[in-house]
Amino acid sequence: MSEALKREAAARAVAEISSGMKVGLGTGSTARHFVDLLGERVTQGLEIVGVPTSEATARQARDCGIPLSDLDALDRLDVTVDGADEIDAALNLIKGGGGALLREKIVAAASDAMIVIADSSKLVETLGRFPLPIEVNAFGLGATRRAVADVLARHDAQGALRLRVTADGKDFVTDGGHFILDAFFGRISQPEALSSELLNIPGVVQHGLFLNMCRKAYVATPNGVETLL
Ligand code: ABF
Repeated sequence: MSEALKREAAARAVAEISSGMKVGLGTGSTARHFVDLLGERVTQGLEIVGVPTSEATARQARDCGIPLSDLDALDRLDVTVDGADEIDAALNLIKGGGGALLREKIVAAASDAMIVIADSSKLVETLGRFPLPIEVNAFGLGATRRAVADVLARHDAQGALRLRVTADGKDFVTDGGHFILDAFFGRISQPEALSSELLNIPGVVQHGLFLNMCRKAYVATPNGVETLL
């Protein structure tokens, strides 16, 4: 999907931001348009404070002149605007393709509202076509991986469980110093149960299922931006 369409979706989210708001700043190529457009409004006088969901977004926000804070200084945010890898009809999400899922979920959970911006390629009937990112602690990785594989087997995961690597073949390390296992399901029929079982594994830090968190999505289609509620 074109960057122009992603930017249109981002612009709809920017239009909801007003002076005095505390805003979670998402990660990914669509969120990048949001931060860029928000920065333009800040230079025109919009007075907001942002909390970034990744070091990459923090760098971009600083370059755009957006004042930044964190969740130590601000216990609640008004809204978080972020991208997604999959969106179902109930606005449940898979996120984490960019490796920022832990901070994204922490920031979204500290927000009174979450708005997702995406292109229509992210819309799915059932979550799971996109591999589910699972953030895991480096300590005891072998044991964690076996425990995750057991959970996946109970949920009929169709495919592999892969440790995410960078383009040059090194283990991918998140901003939080963890690894990511990507789980290839095909479809996730019981996301709530899967979420609980994964989070019961001591070495699992968090996963990319964002359930009952998003209340609105701006989705760019070739015919314009759709609002999903
Ligand atoms: C981020 O946005 C990630 O959670 C997700 O993987 C990514 C989607 O990126 P893009 O907008 O580039 O498709 O929030």
